[in-house]
Amino acid sequence: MAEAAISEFVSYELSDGIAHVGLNRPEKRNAINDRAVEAIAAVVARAEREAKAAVIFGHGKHFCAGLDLAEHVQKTPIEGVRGSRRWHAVFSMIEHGTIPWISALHGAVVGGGLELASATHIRVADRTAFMALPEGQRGIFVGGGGSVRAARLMGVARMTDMMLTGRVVSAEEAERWNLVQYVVDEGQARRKAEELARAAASNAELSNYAVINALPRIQDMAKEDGLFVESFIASFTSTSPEAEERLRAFLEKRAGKVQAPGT
Ligand code: 1HE
Repeated sequence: MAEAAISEFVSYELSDGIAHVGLNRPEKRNAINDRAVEAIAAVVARAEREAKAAVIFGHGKHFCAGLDLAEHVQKTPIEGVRGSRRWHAVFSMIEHGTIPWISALHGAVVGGGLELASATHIRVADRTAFMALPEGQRGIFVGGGGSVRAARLMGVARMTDMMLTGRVVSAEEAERWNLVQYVVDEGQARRKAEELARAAASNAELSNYAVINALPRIQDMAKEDGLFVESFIASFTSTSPEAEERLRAFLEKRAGKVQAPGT
């Protein structure tokens, strides 16, 4: 049974264990103001409670135009810090929660929109998607985690270029830059993201938790530390009751095999 809840900023629907979260302020190109951040926090918490994977997309012609610049105009420095730290906290709920998040990108994926997409675990773009970081043109800086997440995805040299020159990156370029993992035809990003979400949702939940929480942390560790942590996580997951059942299912030929592409 599908369940829908529409707020002023975000739509939410749960269907077959997948949460579908839609940025829902198309008249402002899904620009994110303080209340929108709280609406995102609420649906992320809800998805964490009741879904096995989630897809986030934008209603209207664009994924997200980033920070709501109208609201930002009157902020004091300390209010700016508080705002940025709140974006960090909410995007960290996505990045380091318990379920995989797939973003379905189309149209503008700009500024804070790219920061939001960078907090998800897999990014799918349709051919209309374009990425930009126009913060320099607006006299500001990334504040939603972009210097950490987007820079790790594409590399600091490319991000520096985007921020200094206003370079706009196409979906195909974004794939070559590791900013997105899939490029699909116009209008197909949600369908592909949902297919990926269903695949991820069929994994053991503990394995998914390990993937989304351990991989980015291990990447930031020294090599030997990473190997040490990996062994503990490997042992912890592989000795869980679910792993035991899934391993037995494979050996008893009750589980699917890995299929070669195109078969
Ligand atoms: C906005 C915003 C916004 C649109 N804040 N109101 N982000 C930017 O610098 C991107 C600014 N936006 C744009 O470049 C374009 O709007 C788009 C390429 C995203 C879309 O273009 P288009 O032609 O489809 O829409 P539009 O006509 O430009 O915008 C429609 C309305 O949305 C218009 O308002 P209206 O009252 O005149 O109808 C726009 O003003 C409004 N709008 N984008 C406020 N961002 C945590 S730090 C993150 C830092 C950043 O994100 S910096 C990047 C900010």
